[in-house]
Amino acid sequence: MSMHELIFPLEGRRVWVAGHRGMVGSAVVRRLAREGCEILTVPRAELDLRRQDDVEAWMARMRPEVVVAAAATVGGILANDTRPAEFIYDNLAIGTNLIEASKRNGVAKLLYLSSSCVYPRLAPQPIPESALLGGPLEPTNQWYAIAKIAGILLCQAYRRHNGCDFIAAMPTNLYGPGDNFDLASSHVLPALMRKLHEAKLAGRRTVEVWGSGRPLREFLHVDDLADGLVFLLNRYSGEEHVNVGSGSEVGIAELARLIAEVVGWDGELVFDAGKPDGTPRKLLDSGRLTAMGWRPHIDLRAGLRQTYRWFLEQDIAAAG
Ligand code: GFB
Repeated sequence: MSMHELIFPLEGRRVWVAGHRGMVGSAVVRRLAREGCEILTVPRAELDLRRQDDVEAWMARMRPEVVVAAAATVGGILANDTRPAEFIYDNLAIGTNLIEASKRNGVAKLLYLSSSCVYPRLAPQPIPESALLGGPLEPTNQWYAIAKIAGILLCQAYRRHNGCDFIAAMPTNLYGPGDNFDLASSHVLPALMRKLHEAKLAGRRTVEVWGSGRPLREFLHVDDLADGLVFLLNRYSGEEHVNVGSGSEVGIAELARLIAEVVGWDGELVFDAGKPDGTPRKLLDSGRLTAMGWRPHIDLRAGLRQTYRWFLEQDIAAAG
C-alpha cells in the first residue's frame, strides 16, 4: 500500500479535539464536520488539561477513539520571552497527560501538534524534518520549544514501546479566524492587523513594527492547516513528525505593507530596534507532505482579506 492511500477513515469515529476554543482547534472542528465523525469537546472550565487524574478520568468516561492534541499555551515572541515557566510547564503537562491518557484508554490514533520554532535557530533553509535537535534553539522561545520537542519524542516513544499509532505534525507560523489579537501576547500578523486598523480609525500616520523588519516568516492559513491535519490522520502512520507549511515566505516589513494595503492605511512604518527579531528565517521544507499528495489552497493576500473581514465582525460584535 502506498503512503498516500486512505488508511484511517474518520467516518463514524469518536474524535476528541483538545483545545477546540483555540485558533487551530476550532479550525479542526470546522474541517472535521465534513468527515462524518462524532466530535467531542470539553470546556476548559470543566477540564484542566494540566491535571493528570482529571484528564485520565475524562477520557475513561468519554472514550474517544481519536485525539487531536491542539491544546497549548501559545503566544508571540514577547509572551514566550517573558512568561517562560508557563510556556514550559503548561505545554509539558498538557502533552504528557494527553499522550499517556490516550495510551491507557486504547486511543486508535493521536495527532500531536508541535511547532516550527522547535527547530534550531540556524537550521538549514528550507528546514527538513531531519533538522530537529541539530543545534541550539532560538532563546526567545526555547521554553515552548523544549515542551513541543518532548511531545514529538513522546509520540515516537509510545509508538516504539507501546505500539501506539501516535503521529506529530509540525505547523509553520499560522494565522486566520480565531487568532489572538491581544497586542501583549499575539503573534506578528494579528498584532499588525490590529495596530494598522486602529491607526486607520484614529487617523494616525505612523505605526510601530517590532524589530528590524528583516526576519523572514512563512505563513499558513489555519483552514489549510486543518485540511493538512485531516489528511495526515487519514493517510499517515509513522515515527517522524511531518512539516506543514505554505512554502512561501515574506519579510516582516513586507508583511506590514501587505496588511496596511488590506486594511486601507497608507502611513509610515516605524521599526523599533528595542524589540527582538527572533529567529532570522523559518521556512519549512514541506516536501514530504506534498509528495503524499497534499497542498495548501489559500494564498497570503486572500487569507489576509478573509482574516480582516473576520476581525471586523468581531470588532463590531464587541462594540455592539
Ligand atoms: O510572530 P512573532 O511574535 O513570533 O514575531 P516568532 C515574528 C516577528 O515579527 C519578530 C516581529 O521578528 C517580531 O519582532 N514583529 C513586528 C512583531 N511587529 C510585531 C508585533 O507587533 N507583535 C509581534 N508579536 N511581533 C513565535 C514563537 O516566534 O512563533 C512561538 O515565539 C511560536 O513560540 C510562533 O512558535 C509560531 O515567529 O518570532
